[in-house]
Amino acid sequence: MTSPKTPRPSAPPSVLLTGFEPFGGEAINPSWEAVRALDGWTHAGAVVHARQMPCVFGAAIDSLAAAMDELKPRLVLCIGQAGGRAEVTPERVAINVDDGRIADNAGRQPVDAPVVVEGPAAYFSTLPIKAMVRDLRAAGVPASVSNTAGTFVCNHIFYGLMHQLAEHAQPGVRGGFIHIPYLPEQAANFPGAPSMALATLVEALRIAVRTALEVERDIAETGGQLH
Ligand code: PCA
Repeated sequence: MTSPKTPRPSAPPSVLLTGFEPFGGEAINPSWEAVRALDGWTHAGAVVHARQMPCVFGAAIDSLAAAMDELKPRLVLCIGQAGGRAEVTPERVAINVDDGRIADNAGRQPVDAPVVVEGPAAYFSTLPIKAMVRDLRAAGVPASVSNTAGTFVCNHIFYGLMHQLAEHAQPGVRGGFIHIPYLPEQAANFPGAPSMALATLVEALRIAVRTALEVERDIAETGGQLH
């Protein structure tokens, strides 16, 4: 008797990590600098693929959808710059609003437009955000849960990601968004602004990927804010 054959995937499971191109007059974006350092890194048999996203409403979601289509990732982590934040901040929630305080890299500045017409008001991250914060802090990386990803292109791609996962992905595919601080060379132009070294950011993303692959159910630990 022959044993039933289990289908063999042709490629190892993949993790999609995205970072953004520079925007708002910056020459670099820490999200892309950190993400691209992890292209090809493998953990627990999963291979990380790094992709750069345009900082453009609409085009960002299209690029993400194309990368997801190509790679069929089991985990998607989108990363973006949050200038002024001092910590690595896994985002809790994406809202169905585009409201640009500045124009995107194509000169577009939507005001109070939905990301997805008729889409739900919001989606929660399906990453274990509390466990990520715990593991980041344990490794000596300042981190906190964030309860808003803003209303610019980062929230936009985060909402687009969660909508895509809710509507089209295989069950069990997880995704979410993490904002990261300026690099020191950017903060040097804004006296007083906090920053984080590239090596720390890269290590933080390694931890985030590991925790997301390994922790199935998030821990119950406060990540709330009074306001
Ligand atoms: N940060 C911006 C968009 C691209 C990025 O890296 C944001 O927080 O919306």
